[in-house]
Amino acid sequence: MRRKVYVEGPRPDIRVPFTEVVLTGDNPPVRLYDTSGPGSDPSVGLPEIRKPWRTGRTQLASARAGIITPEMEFVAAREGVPASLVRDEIAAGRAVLPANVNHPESEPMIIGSKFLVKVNANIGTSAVTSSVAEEVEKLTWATRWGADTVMDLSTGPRIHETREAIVRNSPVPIGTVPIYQALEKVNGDPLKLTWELFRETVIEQAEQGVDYMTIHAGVLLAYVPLAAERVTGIVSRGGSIMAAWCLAEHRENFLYTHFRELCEIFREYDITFSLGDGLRPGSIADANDEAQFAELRTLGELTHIAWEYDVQVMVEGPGHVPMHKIKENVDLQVELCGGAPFYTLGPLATDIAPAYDHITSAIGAAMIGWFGTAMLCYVTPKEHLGLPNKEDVKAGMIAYKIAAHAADLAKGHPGAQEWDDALSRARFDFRWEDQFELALDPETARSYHDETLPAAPAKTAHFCSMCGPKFCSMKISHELRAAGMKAKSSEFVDAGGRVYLPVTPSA
Ligand code: IRN
Ligand code: FE2
Repeated sequence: MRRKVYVEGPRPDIRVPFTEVVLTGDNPPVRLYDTSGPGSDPSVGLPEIRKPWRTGRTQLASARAGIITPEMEFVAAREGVPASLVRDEIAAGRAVLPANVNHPESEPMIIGSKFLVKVNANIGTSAVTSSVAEEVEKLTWATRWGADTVMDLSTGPRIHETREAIVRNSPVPIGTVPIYQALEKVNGDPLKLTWELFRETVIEQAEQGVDYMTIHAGVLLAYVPLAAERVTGIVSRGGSIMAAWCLAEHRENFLYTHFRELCEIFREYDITFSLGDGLRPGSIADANDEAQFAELRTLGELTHIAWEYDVQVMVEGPGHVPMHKIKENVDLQVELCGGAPFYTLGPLATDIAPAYDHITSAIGAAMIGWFGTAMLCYVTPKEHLGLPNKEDVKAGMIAYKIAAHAADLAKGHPGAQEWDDALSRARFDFRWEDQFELALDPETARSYHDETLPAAPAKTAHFCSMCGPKFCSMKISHELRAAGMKAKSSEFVDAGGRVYLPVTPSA
């Protein structure tokens, strides 16, 4: 059985949610990180838990002043680490706690390489399909499957309204790419974009409570020609908009030239920068090329400028990168961006599997997470093909929770392995119900089992239909234990020491 529990922090208004998996017999319960929020009525929105904690300072300014905010206490309890570690990592710029003062409904979370690897899910309407209600449902669905943040990438009509509904109902930080809405305001013509219009759009979204924003300020005029010879050119939406503007105007990117003004706005709301990788590679052939790394150097420069303003920063990364070129990305980002959290889109480790890019990219995501990437932007099976539906969102989330957790294990994050050990014990003991409840996706695990052995007694049987009763390795292991390993080993040697016994008809 699963239930939601709240653990009280050092003050009664800090209540940290967990999913508690109650196991059978005298096996101790397992507590899992819970992103799903308290559940909301979309017409009312979520309670404003952070409202009393509001101060005039950003989380970064507080951390630098040595202050541990209630938000920092909250994430410390959530991650099972000391609050001083949270404060120190934020102060050093190695972690961010995205929390717009106008999004008091959010449950604080932290993104940084010393903490659990996080997963972002993208949702959003497009001109072609989807409605406001559907987007709120997708948000709830994504957080149910473990999305640590959600980005609203809506385009088309009703952007403002959709975002309002999403923010008011979101227990996780919300990110956006404001250039998308700015482009809507000029009817899709990038040449009509101006800094003033962009600034107004950022403030509109800041007022609504957007916690972090992707800003493609590293797409400099001089870098655009570097992408010309690529196999797939510029694949970032925001990147292509800014590249078009720079080329047509033959002027420097206004996001770059007005970056300090943006910092001042972001500081006022404590919005976190997500410095966009507008020149990320969109194919294996283009990985780690000069266009990509030239932009990364500029993102490093901008990271240090944002820090001057006490504004939190993370840096976006690729994209499509073969496995042997992944580590170089992390090492360079850490060096150029002073350890600011890296937030990558996959990367896809190969280009050959449209319809399965949640898998091609989860491979790269697991590796890049292991090397130190703090947040992974999920990719769904519909990547490169269409707008994801609910099932695609779930498939993407599951693939990325696996990647993130595999990285947590490899990094030796304290407590990460407890979940694996609990599941393994349940599996070895044939506690089928416990195994299902501990699974990342209990429903699917249960239904796969029941496909061949639906009857109730099968839930206590000491085998499943994969090997059947005679060949179950775990059953044999139990018998070995019972017989005493020593006695069995001599029996094994006496029998000729063969692992596979000849198949003889049995009576
Ligand atoms: C993450 C890392 N690199 C890109 N992303 C995400 O990709 C970004 O945060 C946004 O959600 C999405 C689309 O970004 P572009 O295509 O506008 O760069
Ligand atoms: Fe792609």
